[in-house]
Amino acid sequence: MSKIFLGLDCSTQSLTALLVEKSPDGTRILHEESLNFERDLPEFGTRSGVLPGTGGEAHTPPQLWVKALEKIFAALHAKGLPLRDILAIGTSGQQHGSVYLNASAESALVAADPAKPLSAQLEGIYSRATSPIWMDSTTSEECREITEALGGDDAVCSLTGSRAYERFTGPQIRKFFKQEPENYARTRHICLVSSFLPSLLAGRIVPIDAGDGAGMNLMDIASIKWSEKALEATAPGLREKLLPVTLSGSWSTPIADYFVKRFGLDPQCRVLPGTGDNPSSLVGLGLVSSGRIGISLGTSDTLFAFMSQVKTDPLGQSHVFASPTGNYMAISVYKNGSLAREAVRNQCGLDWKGFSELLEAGSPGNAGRFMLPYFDTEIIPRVQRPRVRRFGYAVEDKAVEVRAVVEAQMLSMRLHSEWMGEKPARIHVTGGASANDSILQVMADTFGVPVFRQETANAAALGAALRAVHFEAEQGGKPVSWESVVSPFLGFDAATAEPDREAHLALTALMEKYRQAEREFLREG
Ligand code: XUL
Repeated sequence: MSKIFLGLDCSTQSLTALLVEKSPDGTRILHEESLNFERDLPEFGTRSGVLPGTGGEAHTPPQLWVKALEKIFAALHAKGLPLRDILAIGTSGQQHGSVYLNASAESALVAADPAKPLSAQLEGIYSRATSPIWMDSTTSEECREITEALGGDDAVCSLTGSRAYERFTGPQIRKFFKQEPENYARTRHICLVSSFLPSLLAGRIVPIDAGDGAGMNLMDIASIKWSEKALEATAPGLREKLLPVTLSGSWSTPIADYFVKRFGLDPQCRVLPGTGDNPSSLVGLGLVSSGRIGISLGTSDTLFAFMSQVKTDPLGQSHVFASPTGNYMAISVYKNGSLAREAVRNQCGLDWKGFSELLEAGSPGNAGRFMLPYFDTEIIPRVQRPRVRRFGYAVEDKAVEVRAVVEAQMLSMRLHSEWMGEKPARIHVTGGASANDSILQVMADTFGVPVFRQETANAAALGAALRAVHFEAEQGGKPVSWESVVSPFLGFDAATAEPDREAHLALTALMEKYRQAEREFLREG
């Protein structure tokens, strides 16, 4: 008998549904369905899922997510997929975004009539018409106020896992309270995007999962509970507007009658609290035990690290979230990713093939020559005035330049992961530039560990479905290893790149020069 699980990921631009089938023959992806907010829901007037805004404002109408959810279920239903066999649903959402509901919300959810569209019945449930999302950067003042009330950047970071950031939910809530006190007062529940979706599915407001709870500057990262101090520093009466934080896998509720009657789901189907897309991707990328890190080589390069114990970044540049496995994760974003690689490729007049050839022709460690690659402002380390510095060579030397940019990126990631105190044993790599074997070789040589390319279409949606698989497997009463749940999807036996010992030694020596140069550069300001 096969069992079906559903993972949903609500990103900024799209909603993805991924069905996983578990049968005696193994576990596999049965179907993947995606809906693009701008293309498929044009009536909301968003660009890539975000309303046009000024001055750093980035909002999305929450009704868009309601319509998207209905539409994706209608599409799955119309295709005759086995919705009745879904045993559990895991969800994942873009982190930090918040949805503000008034006192009528819960009764409207409970009373939803399956004969009518859900969105039409939920129009009146909001106390704020639009939801600030993670791209919003309008809350610098609130970040300062919260930081001051909590005793400074270091105090906020060690309490909540991150310094106060503009996109984090606490500062966004504070801004709403200050600018619209009456609407704040009539807010009965504040959900995250990641908890709003499962609330729709469950027909009741569901608790906030610790993974995304950690993206609010409101949760005590060590105890995984709301921090009274942080709540107080943010807005009055906030405690009553938030449901308790839950640990992934410790809570579930049956699917709402609406989805049973309208789309034929089984009333026994369980809905799990939703988590953030990053914690969800951690599972989707198979990062479920010590020593595993994931690197996504995209517009920005992002490093995901599994951490067995809670630890926060002393410089407050990386974020620490709770992981679905009951452990922790760190995420570090490097803005000069593909952006910097492309700048070098263009400036050298190369295509990607030519870029790779020059990279392979050079020697690891670049004979001591290196670059500080801030083509744009940088998050890690914090660089506000973009500039590139070259050591021991001139920009005209294309071969050195190409190797220098890739080595700088890898050295910086290694250097700025040291605080985690967990030595990586392997790296799972994904994202556009992961198709480039020569870049992966530099990665393996820099970290001194094997690199495995992972061809996952949507790690966050897969992670959501796998959380549901793990949850259901544990209902038997015995603990089930995460490794057994993720392993069918790792899809690789051999590493894509193995580290070379000599190359690793050369790059380790270069890292010390890099560290020193970076320190001096940052001192200049
Ligand atoms: C993480 C963050 C983004 C969003 C995008 O802190 O802001 O990764 O989760 O979906």
